[in-house]
Amino acid sequence: MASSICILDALKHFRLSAVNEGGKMLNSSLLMPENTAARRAVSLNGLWGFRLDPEGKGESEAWQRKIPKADTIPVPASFNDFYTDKESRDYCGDFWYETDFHLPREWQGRKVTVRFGSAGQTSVVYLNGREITRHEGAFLPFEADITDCALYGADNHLALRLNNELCESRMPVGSTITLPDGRKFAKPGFDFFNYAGIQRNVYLTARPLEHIYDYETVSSIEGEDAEIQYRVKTMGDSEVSVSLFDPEGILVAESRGKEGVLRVRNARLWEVGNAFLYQIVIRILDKQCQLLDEYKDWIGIRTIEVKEGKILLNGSPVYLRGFGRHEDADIIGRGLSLAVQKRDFELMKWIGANCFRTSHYPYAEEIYRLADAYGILVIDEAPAVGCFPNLMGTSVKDNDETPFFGRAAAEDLKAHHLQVLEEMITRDKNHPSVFCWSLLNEPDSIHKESVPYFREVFEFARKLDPQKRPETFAMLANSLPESSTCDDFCDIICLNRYYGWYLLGGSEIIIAEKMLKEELKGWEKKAPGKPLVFTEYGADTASQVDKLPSVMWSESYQEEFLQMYHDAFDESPNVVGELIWNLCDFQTGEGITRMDGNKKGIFTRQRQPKRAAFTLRERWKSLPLDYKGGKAHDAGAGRTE
Ligand code: GCB
Repeated sequence: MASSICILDALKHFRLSAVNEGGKMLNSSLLMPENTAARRAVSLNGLWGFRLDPEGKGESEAWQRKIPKADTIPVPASFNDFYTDKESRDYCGDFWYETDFHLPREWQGRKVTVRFGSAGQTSVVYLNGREITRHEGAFLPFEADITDCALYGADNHLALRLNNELCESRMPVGSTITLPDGRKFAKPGFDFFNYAGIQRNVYLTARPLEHIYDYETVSSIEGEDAEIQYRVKTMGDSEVSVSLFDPEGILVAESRGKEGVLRVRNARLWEVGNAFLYQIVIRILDKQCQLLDEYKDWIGIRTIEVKEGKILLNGSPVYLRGFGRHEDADIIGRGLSLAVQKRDFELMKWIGANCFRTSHYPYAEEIYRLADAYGILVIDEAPAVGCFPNLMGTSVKDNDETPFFGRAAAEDLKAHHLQVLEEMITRDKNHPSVFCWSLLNEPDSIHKESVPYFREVFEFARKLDPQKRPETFAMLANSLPESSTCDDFCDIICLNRYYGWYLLGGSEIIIAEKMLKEELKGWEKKAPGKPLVFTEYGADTASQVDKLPSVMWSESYQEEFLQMYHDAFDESPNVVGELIWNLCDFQTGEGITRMDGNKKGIFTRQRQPKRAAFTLRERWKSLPLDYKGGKAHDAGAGRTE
């Protein structure tokens, strides 16, 4: 594995990475629904019918035609936190949604779909009582193609049977047990509540039969100018035109053909905190130059490289500061709320953050649009979490000594992993904010059995990404320089560390500090040319609880804990990123280490600051963007955000 990847490599591979090469052809387009001159996207969000199906009898009783005694529930949202009884909140098994919609007669002859931003864990979609499509995974979009079975100029009935059970061969990894009263109960192998439901937007879409299926871009910068190599996949052979407009709507470049180059004079670059976006307009034209299809999106011109231990954005070093996050809020659970997201981005801007990781799953696509617009860098993470035995004591049988990736379920898990990677990279590859892929969180990466699994997954992802972004995974505490078997696969070494919290907290923090510094020296020796980024470090903190002198869980302790880490980072030339765990407090399952959820937020779940937010803001606002930039590129030295 090369320790340095760069835009030249990306361009070299560009021709090889066709839109659907590298993986299997996806069975539906993952482009975000848009209303354009040739397309329609009508929201189906609103109040839907809903019912839990603990006996799994829905299908045999024809609930796909009409759910009897259906409750009324909002979409998008998790269902869990609406109800006042534990059985509903912690429900595990099948559950159903339904709605009706009218399909205009004029849509006949077009490709018509129902498009879910996500649903799951497994989804079966029915239209007018008939099964249309199935999908696995709860964090990525899919379409139900209803072109041939929908009633045009009439009402249609849409139903979904979802299931939120967890197992070892699907992501996120967990298990499902049966309680003595016969109820199923999910045991996540991860530390966030197993929220479920239709949690993202649902659209009814119509596009021409000959339509734009996908597109990809790779930009390179030449002095003041830039080139964007593009490639468009369409369902047909008609002419393609591609135009690029600046935010004022002025045409800055255009080209013809399914592959080509957009040349931009005096290009404005996408920079951290200063996001300049261009609108790309892709059209299919018939022989008479009449418009067949049109798709519009916002892209940025920027390059990403990892070189000599630095992360370079547009050739200049960037020091990452920010958070691991969750899609999580009161009442709506994991449901998409653009209002909550807006607040989160304002909090990140206020505190001086420039990066977050989509821990521990791909987020709703609207969130990446916000990151593109705010100029915030994103480490995009696959839902590969829980791939370690005994973590949280729930994931897999405690007495099984077999290394995780040596188990029987690993082959099935890998097939699912490749599917979600293909969906994630296909969906997110054009976002300028996405600069790195995290392929797993805290997997077993200390056994030799992990190596072939990692090799396949990392190579697969690299083939799929036209921009050849850096790849990584977030390392568990036991993956140390001397024990890790898989760090070689990472372009950036990402560490999740809790010295001073789970290990040696309170007055023993001085021993923790020593261990942290020793580990850093170990990585500097083992991987001298690789950037180190802390993707997690944090201490649970009860808001407004304090004590003099500090105790663990108090606001003072959170500040002392962070200070200890920051001193260590400042001493280490290789640490080029600090992403604190977590932006906000978030909900988890119940347990003796969780007081109504995980409290490591710098902000509360209601998005208000703990005291550490103010000290953090001082630090992050004072660090130059190219902090520790060293010699990699002198031009950027001293820039601030
Ligand atoms: C971790 C996990 C994260 C947990 C966190 C914690 O290492 O990656 O999902 O929430 O620790 O707070 O324990």
